[in-house]
Amino acid sequence: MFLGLDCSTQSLSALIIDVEKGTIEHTESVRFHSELPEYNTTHGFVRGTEPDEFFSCPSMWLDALDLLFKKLVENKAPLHLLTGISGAAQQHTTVYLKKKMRVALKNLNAELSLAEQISPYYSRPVSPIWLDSSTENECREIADAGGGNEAISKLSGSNVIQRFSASQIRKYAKQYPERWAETSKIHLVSSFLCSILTGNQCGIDYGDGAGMNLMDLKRLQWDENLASATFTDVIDKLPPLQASENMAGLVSPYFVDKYGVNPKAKSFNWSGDNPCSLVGIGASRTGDWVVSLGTSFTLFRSSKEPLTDPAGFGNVFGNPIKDFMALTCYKNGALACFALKDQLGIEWEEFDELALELPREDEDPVLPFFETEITPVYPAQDQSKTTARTFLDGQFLNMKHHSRYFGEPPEFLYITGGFSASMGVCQTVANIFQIPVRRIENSNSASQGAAMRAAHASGYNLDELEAKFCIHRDTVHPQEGSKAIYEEKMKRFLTLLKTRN
Ligand code: XUL
Repeated sequence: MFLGLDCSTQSLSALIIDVEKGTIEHTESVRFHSELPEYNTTHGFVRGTEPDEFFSCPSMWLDALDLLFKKLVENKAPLHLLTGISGAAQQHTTVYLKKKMRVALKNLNAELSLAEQISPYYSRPVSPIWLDSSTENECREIADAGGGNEAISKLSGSNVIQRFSASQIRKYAKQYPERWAETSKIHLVSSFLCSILTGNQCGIDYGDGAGMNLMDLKRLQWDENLASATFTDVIDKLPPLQASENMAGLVSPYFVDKYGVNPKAKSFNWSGDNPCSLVGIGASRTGDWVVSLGTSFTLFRSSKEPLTDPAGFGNVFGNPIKDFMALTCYKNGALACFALKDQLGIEWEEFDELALELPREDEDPVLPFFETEITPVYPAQDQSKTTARTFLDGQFLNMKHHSRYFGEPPEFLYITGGFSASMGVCQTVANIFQIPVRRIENSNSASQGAAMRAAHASGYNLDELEAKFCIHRDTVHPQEGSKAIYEEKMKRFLTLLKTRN
């Protein structure tokens, strides 16, 4: 059996698959906001003192990991039968550690919690998360020092992006020079949690490493020029880059002694949540397009060569199976839907039903930005007149427009993530893209992808894994008459988008 973990913005989840039987044996989840209230988060994060600053605590993820394993034991998950473990994590988010961390990892004591043993080794008690877009100045400085955005995009797969690790690292190093001097290792959430599970300092995989603006996509190595454009000494603080399927070690005795995990369970490198979702939905080798509706809304596809965005918003990451993936990411995803639902004072059932209707002639899409948007970079907009219909139309017209560089539209789209449970949302996506939308049984594609990656790295055939776990549930077709309506709405949306002075 194989365990896949997923540390997302709002929760930490586990999914155990039995490959021989082709079944999902167990799922479990810890929600940060409600189950770890001592961290005072909303949706798993806190805001900083400056606009567009968003943080989470690495200790919150560690407490969640202990709590998750405790729940797995209480609910009799077959941890003693695990043969492999891997994980997925929110991308770009950096964790800053002092030198002695390595020793602490080796000597984890099962009598104590993870957070109390690791927290003395943070050189930064918080992590700036992917929602943070406060690094405009640092992006400009890195782009200037690194040869300009065009060259950087060609090399690393993305322009210098605010939520990406390099600009966040630079901001911290400038703000707190003493703490920067104390920092000996900068992990991503993925490599940090893999290190905890394994009791070793682990590497960063090519999938997630590409989301840092520091990796040379072609050579699969840190780029020294980009590292020094980011800040002095960055290169010395980065863990090694490694293939996603690399074995990171056996599971740490901490998890064996405390939770009864099989001591022979192999721990494989973690990757980003989107790269893992690509695997979990069965699209890692096909070029199929996937709309993923988690906290962030994303659209991605695998590609043989790096598919960079001429407009500078989209990104290229490593595909954990092979080659690359292209992605566009929208900050006003699920959180904006929550905000609108609260503002309208309606239940999800009503929201869903409203989304099933086609828009009327006088119902124009809005710019659906409750917060500063990243695709495109755009300030928050007044939403006082927004309805469920005009909002969802704005979200998916924006997604369609900014993903045109992906190439010829495919014959169908996969859809996954929490909001794919809404038939109204699926219908909207089908109508706007004018493409049938396919759901698979399990919408937790990131944790499923992590479990499948662990099985694949242990020698299981990927075709067989996909046949067993990526099971087609249903298809939603575009509604009659929707083509003409949304062609017109797209024109209106683009006119609105241009109104920014
Ligand atoms: C992708 C991105 C988000 C996070 C969400 O570039 O920033 O999708 O990975 O967890």
